[in-house]
Amino acid sequence: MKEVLATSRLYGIVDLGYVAASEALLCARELMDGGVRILQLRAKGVALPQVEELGRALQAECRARGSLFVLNDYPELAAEIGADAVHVGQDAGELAEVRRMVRDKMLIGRSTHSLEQVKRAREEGADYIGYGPLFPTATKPGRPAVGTTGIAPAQEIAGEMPVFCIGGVNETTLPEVLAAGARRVVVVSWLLQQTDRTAAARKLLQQIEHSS
Ligand code: TZP
Repeated sequence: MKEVLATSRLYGIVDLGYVAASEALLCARELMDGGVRILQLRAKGVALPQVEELGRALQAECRARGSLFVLNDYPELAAEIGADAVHVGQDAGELAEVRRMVRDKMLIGRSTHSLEQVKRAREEGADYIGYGPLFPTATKPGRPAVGTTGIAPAQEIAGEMPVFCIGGVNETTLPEVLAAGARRVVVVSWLLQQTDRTAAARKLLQQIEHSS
């Protein structure tokens, strides 16, 4: 799974703020058909039994395709359902503590919003980070945008730890993000709102792969 992480440049999120629970599996398939190989379930404010049910279904689908499944926010549940990774925010405390809640081999991703947090995530041994939001985004209301100038320094500080640039990335902003040096991106609302998510993901991947 480390290899999938290291080689993936487009990270997709099935966010239940945009997709009905009944559509989550279909949506995951559409994104993965388009080339997404890291897929997260983000289910803010959803009851835990439903997160568990969906998480199990998405984990099975990802496993069958050799994709990496990430559960947002719930380390213990992520371990229980056999997720490949858990993604946590700055409010989740020390990563050592998160690591104690999960299996040894499980990957841990951390959200970062500043270069200081990137440095800290590396020191704590995060397996990857999200860096952003680059632009203001309705998916993370109230979180100030960090812009694109920190992308190159963030990747420098991160070293081998993969950096996924996130927040307001779409077909229009992607060129600016890539020009700032981004190697990997997360695209949430823009992809989820496309009529043909598979074609849209494929197109983003082509743009990314063309950049270097
Ligand atoms: N963390 C930083 S920005 C963000 C998260 C989860 C949301 C990004 O969503 P979108 O819709 O791609 O702007």
